[in-house]
Amino acid sequence: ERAKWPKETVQLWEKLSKKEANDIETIQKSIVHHVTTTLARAAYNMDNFTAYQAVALSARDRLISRWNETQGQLSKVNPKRVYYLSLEFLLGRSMDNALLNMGLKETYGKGIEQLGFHMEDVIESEVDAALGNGGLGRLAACFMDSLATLDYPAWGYGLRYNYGIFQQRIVDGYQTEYPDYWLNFDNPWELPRLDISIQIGFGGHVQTTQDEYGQTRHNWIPGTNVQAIAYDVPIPGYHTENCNNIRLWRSKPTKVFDLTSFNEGNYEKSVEDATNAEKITSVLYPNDNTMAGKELRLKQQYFWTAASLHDIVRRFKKSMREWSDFPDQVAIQLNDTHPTLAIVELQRLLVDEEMLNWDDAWDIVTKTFAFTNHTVLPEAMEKWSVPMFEYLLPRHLQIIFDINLFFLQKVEKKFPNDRGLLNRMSIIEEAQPQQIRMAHLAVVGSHKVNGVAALHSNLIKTTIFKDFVTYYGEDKFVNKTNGITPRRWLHQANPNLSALITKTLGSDKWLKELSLLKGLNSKADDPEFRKKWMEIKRSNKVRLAELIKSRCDFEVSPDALFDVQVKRIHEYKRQFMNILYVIHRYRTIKSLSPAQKASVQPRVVIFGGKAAPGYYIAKLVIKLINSVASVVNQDPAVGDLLKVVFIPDYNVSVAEVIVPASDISQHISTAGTEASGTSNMKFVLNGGLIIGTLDGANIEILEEIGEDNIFIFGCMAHEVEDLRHAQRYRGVPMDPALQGVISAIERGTFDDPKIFQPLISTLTVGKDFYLISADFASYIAANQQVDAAYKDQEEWAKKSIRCTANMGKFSSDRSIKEYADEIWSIKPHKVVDEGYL
Ligand code: NTF
Repeated sequence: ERAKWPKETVQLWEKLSKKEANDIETIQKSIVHHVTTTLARAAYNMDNFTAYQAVALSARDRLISRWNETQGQLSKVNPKRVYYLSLEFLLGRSMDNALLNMGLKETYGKGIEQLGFHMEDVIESEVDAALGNGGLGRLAACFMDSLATLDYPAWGYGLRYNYGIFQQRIVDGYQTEYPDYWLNFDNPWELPRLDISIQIGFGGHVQTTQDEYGQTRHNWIPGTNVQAIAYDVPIPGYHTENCNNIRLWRSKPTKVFDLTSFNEGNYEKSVEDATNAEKITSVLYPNDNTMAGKELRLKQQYFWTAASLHDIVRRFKKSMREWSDFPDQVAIQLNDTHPTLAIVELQRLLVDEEMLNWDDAWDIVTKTFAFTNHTVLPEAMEKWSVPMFEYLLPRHLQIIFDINLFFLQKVEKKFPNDRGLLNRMSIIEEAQPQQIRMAHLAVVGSHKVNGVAALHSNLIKTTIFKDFVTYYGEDKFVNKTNGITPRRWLHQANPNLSALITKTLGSDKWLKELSLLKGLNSKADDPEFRKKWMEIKRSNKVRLAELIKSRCDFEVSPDALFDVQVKRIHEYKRQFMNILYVIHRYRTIKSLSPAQKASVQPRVVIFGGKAAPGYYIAKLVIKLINSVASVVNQDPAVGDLLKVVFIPDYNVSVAEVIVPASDISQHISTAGTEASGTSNMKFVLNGGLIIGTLDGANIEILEEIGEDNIFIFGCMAHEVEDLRHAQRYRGVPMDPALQGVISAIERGTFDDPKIFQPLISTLTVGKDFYLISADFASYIAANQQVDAAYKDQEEWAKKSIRCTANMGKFSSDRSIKEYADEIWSIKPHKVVDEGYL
């Protein structure tokens, strides 16, 4: 229609859609405009939150114009795109990041200052978007930042949960959970796309017919339908015009009244279905590294993957290409097994709806998908019971059985007469009832499978996917070591250190090319530089001490060594071992003479992290930490030598304060259990030293920064099995220091000992699955080395500088380039600023 517009109309549009300048006055005008119109407020009834909303709306206008420009230019060129399917995007706050990435932070800062507000208070008014549990969701967020910054054509697909990860409060030392209703005041960082709605079916039955060529055709007639509505979250790259998109789906009842139920006279059911529809995207499952196995979770997974695939297919169809070109246009990355149903859904669309033959369709499917595994913990492996699955997705079940049949036939051909092998590799586990093994389905339906750190990628090849390596060969299984975005985790979270680095290196190029940090190595020998470096660390510690004061009503001294463990609470991460060591330290201090006490290094031990609401043992660990804290912190015999704090409601924005402020942090999982870890990278990048086991990415951090700058202890992954065996069958006694600690708890030194009995019994000889006893002596030794090293502040400063200087490898830009080149085959596409909205 627009092609028919008269010239004058076109010219008028062009004139009026010229972009506004980004000078301070224009920006202030846009802020005031939003205050007075969008928010219907006036200067005299405004608070920090209103200021935040107005700045956010003004920044959003600029984001949207970049988003439009990017999507418009890309749809003309139509390059191959990657679609990152993730059930979690743990974005945290958006405003600071958006302003920094668009290069507008300074102007907005000055602008809002002149209008009577402080940028820092305004930033603090934003609530986190907490649509994730931990590492997996935050990784997706870092990846989206890198994809945008490197100008890759990429979209994320996820769910728009009404409730993100619960808020944690501590009541009487125990974790209590409160709903995170983050959408209470509207979310300026999303664009509702009410026009984009996709119908998603559930249940019903499969109609089987013969077509005119005598072929059997399957037609799924769903019993109920729900609508998926799109909400788009713009993701601006750092100092580039490019602005990518995360599309989050929200569930709504269908507009089309459910005729099937209605015509059957089942009016009640059709009403019930409508209310059930809203439930699908109501809440994020709060489990990290464990599978809940609930029907609603399976509904979430299908709802999300089906909506995303329909959207991707619709975009592909606009290009009028052959189906065989699909993998040249589309790469889909499966973030863990959660989106594995997308494999089945694409096969169904191609075979049932697009009428391709099975083999051609399957070839397209396997060329399109790639799969990232993030854990080897057995309790985290997704399995769905066949009867429940059949009831929700009858046609998909048939397709899974067919995929499995054809796959096992090929295995049988290659390795005849090996029933054991077929049983082990089957997508269907022969249990009562049968179970669908989602990890096997993901491997069979993908062309590449990757782990997230070198050790982990090797481990999956010798454990959970061993037989698949034998069958497919080595090439299908690759490593892509995780990374973090230096924009949020250094530049934004640690602005003073970022400024010092930029000044020292002579430019801010390092923010897009992190290996340039190597230039700081020579500065470790410069006493003046060390002084500035340590002054910044101290000011960050002061900032954290203030946060602790306001959240815990407790004062800590920034002159003590800050020792931090913040992450989800899980047995394999061994916060339990950390607090047991704290007790050991407490007992040791109490046994010292005043003269001996004078040489003890004062420490503040800081914990933070959420336990899954149903994870009883993890919740007891939180209780123990708080019980120990209340005894230790009040003991005059200890004074300032030891303090313990548990910071409630750990999340991304709290992490942004904690990470730059640590002297030492703890990454102490039993070797072989933490796939990668990413907070380890964040701390070291900010000049925080780490204590760690030889696990996940710790090993690669050690390789990069050198053994003088990291405290390594504990057994190695290949020793774990023997140690467990020795414990179980040869009754290796408990470590004596640990025994002393346990006795102290049992004597009632910290609260009623009955409370902690279930926790203590996890350490019974033969049952200590995470090998706390086996690692305890070397853990104590590593902590003593930390104290000794910290005594020499000049040497410590050198270590700290060398840590930052050698972390270039762990930029998520490096990870993303590897995925793009070796898995997705996509190229960057530079968006140009054409000057129009
Ligand atoms: C987590 N996995 C791992 O536990 C972390 O080690 C890793 O850093 C992150 O993934 C990101 O790769 C999970 O959250 C899950 F879901 F797989 F259990």
